[in-house]
Amino acid sequence: SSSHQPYRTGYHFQPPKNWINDPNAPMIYKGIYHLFYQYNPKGAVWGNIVWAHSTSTDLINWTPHEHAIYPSQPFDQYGCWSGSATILPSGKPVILYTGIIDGKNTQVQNLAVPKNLSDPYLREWIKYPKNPLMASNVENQINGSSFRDPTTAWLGHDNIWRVIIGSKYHRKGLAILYRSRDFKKWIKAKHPLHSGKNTGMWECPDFFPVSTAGQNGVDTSIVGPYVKHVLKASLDDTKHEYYTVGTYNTILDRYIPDKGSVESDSGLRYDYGKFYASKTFFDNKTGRRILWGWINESSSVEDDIKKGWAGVQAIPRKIWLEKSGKHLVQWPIVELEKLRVKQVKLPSKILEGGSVIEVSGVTAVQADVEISFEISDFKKAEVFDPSWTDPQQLCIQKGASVKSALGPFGLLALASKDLKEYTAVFFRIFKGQDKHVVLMCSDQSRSSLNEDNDKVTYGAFLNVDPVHEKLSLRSLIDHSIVESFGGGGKTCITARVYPTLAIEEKAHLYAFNYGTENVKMSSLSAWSMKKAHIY
Ligand code: DQQ
Repeated sequence: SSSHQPYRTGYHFQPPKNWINDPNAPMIYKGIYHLFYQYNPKGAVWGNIVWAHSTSTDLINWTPHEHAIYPSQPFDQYGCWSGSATILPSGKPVILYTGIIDGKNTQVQNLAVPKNLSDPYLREWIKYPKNPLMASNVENQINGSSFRDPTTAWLGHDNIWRVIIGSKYHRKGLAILYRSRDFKKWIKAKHPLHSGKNTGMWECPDFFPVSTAGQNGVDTSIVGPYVKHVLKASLDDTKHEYYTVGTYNTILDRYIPDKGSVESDSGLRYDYGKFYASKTFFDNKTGRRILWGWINESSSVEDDIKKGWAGVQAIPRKIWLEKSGKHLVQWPIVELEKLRVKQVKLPSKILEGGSVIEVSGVTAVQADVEISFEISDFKKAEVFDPSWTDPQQLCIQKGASVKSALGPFGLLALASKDLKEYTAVFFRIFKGQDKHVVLMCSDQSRSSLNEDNDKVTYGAFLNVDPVHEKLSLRSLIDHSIVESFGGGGKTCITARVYPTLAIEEKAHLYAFNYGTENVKMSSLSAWSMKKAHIY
């Protein structure tokens, strides 16, 4: 019963038990969405990796199938690691994935194709007998234990396919480029598509175009004046992902990030909390580009083994280029809203300094909440110190219980009645040199009485001008997940938390303003979320 499993999700994707990690080869085929994912059939820790497989018509409710790809051949007998799908011009999907060929984790790239194209569920996959298609050897300088995670391939105007593979050379992160005419014979290009100084290994790269004219996605092979390109790398060293926005120079076959755009430290992240090994696909049915990402646990390995499972997938996010062209925006796919029931709407209201109000009438343990704030008087805003370059550190120093004039204000999610436990997602506004600085934090420090969890606070700056715009926050609360979208999806922070008191019907939801100045809560809507059918 759920009382023994208070942390299992109601609407985030997870299998009945065991370990999961990276989403693999997301795609749509004959109107059916496919999600494959890294899975350990034998336990709640990483290992014995196969590709588990589920399908859906709405990206929310899922039907599980037999494992699609699992170790069986010399070119993958030690593991079937991450990879991606490409839809060929004929409409036929193919998969490139990483095979592990020995006990030293030597990595090669393999091709798999559907056995029966008339099966919309694509339940059976055939491995190409001449695998591997790409491998390290004495000539190509590839480090065979750091050579993995092929992307979706794209087709150039020269009718040649390109794909990138994550790698490193010493400390330099690499997106190694390969080309092919027939998807079978692949030749390594002399230069990588792109590289990053001193980042360490690039796992799960993703490379795709985004439209400069609105929210619609475009096919991965689109190039031209109306698109920019995005390159994302998952850094093995820190388990953080960084992306840049830039230009794909098709003559040089190189990606050039825009000025000031980097894959590390001060770079842009899809998510400033737990979110890794993500991957996008183009949904040609609805014209969206959709992002999937893995949310790891923040609990101890012992607790994972006790509960018998580890890892969930984030809610798929629509992803597009923000108007400025400088960063992306993400928003939970609209299909999620089908699970909303029993809307609770609070009228616009002044939240006085130091106040907390309960949002009652929702199942606070499994909810979707949207709140927005307006500030009219900025005079007392704390002055921003330009040496505060690390927003996470700033959120750690200025947690939910530290008052300033404007903030913290936001939501207390998965809170116990007496506020012994809560996860605080909030904003804080500073007066900067020539504009205001908005900080968004997710403070897990009081999320659980269990001290074995990683309760570190997350934070990021939010590119919203609070003088002219409302400050909005949406949080998807799901038992042990608080997945938050600030400023309509300009900044996202996902947290895993493990309350001991605030579980099931004992979880509460509050809006709060612990700043000294009043702020106006201009709207608040909260919905109880139905359970999705996932397995
Ligand atoms: N997970 C896979 C690798 C990938 C890593 C193995 C990223 O292919 O580099 O399970 O989480």
